Amino acid sequence: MIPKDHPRYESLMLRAKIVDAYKKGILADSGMIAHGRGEAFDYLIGEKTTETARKAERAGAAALLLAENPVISVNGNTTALAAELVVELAETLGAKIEINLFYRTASRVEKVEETLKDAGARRVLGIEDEEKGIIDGLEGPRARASLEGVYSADVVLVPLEDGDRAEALVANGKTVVTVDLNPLSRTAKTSSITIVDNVVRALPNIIQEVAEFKNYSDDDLKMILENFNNDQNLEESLKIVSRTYIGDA
Ligand code: PTJ
Repeated sequence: MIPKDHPRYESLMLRAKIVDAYKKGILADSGMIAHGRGEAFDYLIGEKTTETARKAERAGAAALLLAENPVISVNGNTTALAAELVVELAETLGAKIEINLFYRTASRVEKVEETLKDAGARRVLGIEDEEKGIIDGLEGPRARASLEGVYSADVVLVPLEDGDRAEALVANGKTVVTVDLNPLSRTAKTSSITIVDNVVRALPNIIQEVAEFKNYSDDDLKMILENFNNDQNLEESLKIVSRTYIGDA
């Protein structure tokens, strides 16, 4: 039991969720290492949403609203930390939810699906007995994507993705919106819109932006996208990380 007045309460609660999900077989063992890396970068950006991340979240929300077939791709870590938020965003957007695991096993797919359904998801794609298409440039089970989901999606939100998958999705003509605390990761560098923020803060922000932008015209949304430059935004995030690191934040 973590006392509420502990100075690292929020961070420790997230750790507890990660450990619990591992024990339940939702999280890959490497998922704990990935979380630790994320924690380190979160520490360096001050464990809060930066103005820079907020700009990327607005651009991500605009891209998702402009999409014809938006899909939220979900892995073990995102399910462990934010299953309810994924469902809420999918409902707000009218987007599909698809399971895509790096360390894919039938048992984990089943548990992730169950967790998402418990969180309110009406339908979850990417499950075992479903017709799949192949994403060019990827090998093995990771290349297989739901025909009505990621395979045919124009915009995919991929929180905490691994580098080659983000790269392959972009190469297959998709707009990839990612959430990754590490601005130096391959995912961060290859995605169309990179949100350098913790998934537990980014998703509520995107939900809020989507609700705010719902009545915007397509032209207004396109303008938000045109005014966003991912390379520049990543540079700004990197500066924030370095400033914090040398104690000049
Ligand atoms: O559930 P699976 O089988 O699909 O596996 C998922 C992991 C995350 C284990 C797998 O995709 C993996 O190994 O990913 P990487 O290459 O370690 O990348 C994960 C990235 O997510 C790293 O750059 C971390 O900094 C970042 N990250 C970790 N926790 C968070 C995060 N970004 C945002 N929010 C977090 N809470």
